Amino acid sequence: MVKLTIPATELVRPGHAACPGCGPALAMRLLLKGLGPRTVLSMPACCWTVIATPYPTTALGVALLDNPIESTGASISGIRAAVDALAIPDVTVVGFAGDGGTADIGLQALSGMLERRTNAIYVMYDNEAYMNTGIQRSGATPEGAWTTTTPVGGAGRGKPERKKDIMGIVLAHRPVYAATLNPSFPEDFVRKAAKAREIAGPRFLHVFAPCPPGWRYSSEETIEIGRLATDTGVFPLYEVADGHLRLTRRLSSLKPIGEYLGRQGRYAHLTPEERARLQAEVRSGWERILREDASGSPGGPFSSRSSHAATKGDTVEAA
Ligand SMILES: Cc1ncc(C[n+]2csc(CCOP(=O)(O)OP(=O)(O)O)c2C)c(N)n1
Repeated sequence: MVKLTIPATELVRPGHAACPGCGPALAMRLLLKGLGPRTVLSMPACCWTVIATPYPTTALGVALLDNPIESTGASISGIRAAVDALAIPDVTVVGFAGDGGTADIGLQALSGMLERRTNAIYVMYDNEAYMNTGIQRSGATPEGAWTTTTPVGGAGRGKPERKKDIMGIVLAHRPVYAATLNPSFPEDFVRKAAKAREIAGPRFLHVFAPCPPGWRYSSEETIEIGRLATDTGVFPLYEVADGHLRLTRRLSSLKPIGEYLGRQGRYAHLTPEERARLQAEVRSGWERILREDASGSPGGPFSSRSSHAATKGDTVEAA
């Protein structure tokens, strides 16, 4: 394991408009450390457009195009074509959108960009609801979570449906590189962003992005909640390059999901039976990823044949 030095240069400037403890703000900060200054961002309506652009200022030290919410995938295909037509060297084209703008409203544009093999990186930051407009449920909201459109009380038990499997959808398009990232593991995060930058072709990064007001927890707990998400198996850290899945945080055992759920008001209503059901789902998802990582069997949604055998212990691989 090689220790990664995280670049000191800040491309997210101080004084931006994010809430205290904002997971997406930290995610952008780490992402740009990995991608560097020659990045062109395309962003649809989401929390980050509010964070970045209170007129007449900008919090970003890179170029930014604001596009309609359904269009991020199409927009980065267009930017890539323009950059190539003008022969501008060394430009990383990046779409950066929320889960609503990706897994729901922008899904067909994302699919088109992946299918056309656009040479760009699509980043979905996942705060698990439409946060900017008032905590409405999205396809990426987890089962059981309270939102303003999946209330608790009477017959309401939070969101009745499961979280949409965006990585499964993306991997069915066979991108050259796809990975899950969590700002609570900054070295792993920056390494994956920097690695994605070096690869040509369609790439996808799924970024875990805790939201204190939307998830109902205190703003200083963001890092800890992010660590618990990965260490309970709710958000495993892995990467898939050319169809080969590799876990980048290997765990000898998972923490109980209650340690994660119990920290957030959006899950406060869950009964022991409801928690047990969520625990079972997380465990089977984790086991599936372990099989993909270790078995090398082809044919799953990852079509993987990993050369990487699982090792014991809890480690983040930084290279
Ligand atoms: C076509 C369209 N429908 C609805 C909206 C209103 N809208 C603006 S931001 C937003 C929420 C986006 O949610 P998400 O992509 O999850 O990002 P977040 O706000 O959580 O950062 C919505 C619904 C819009 N701008 N355009």
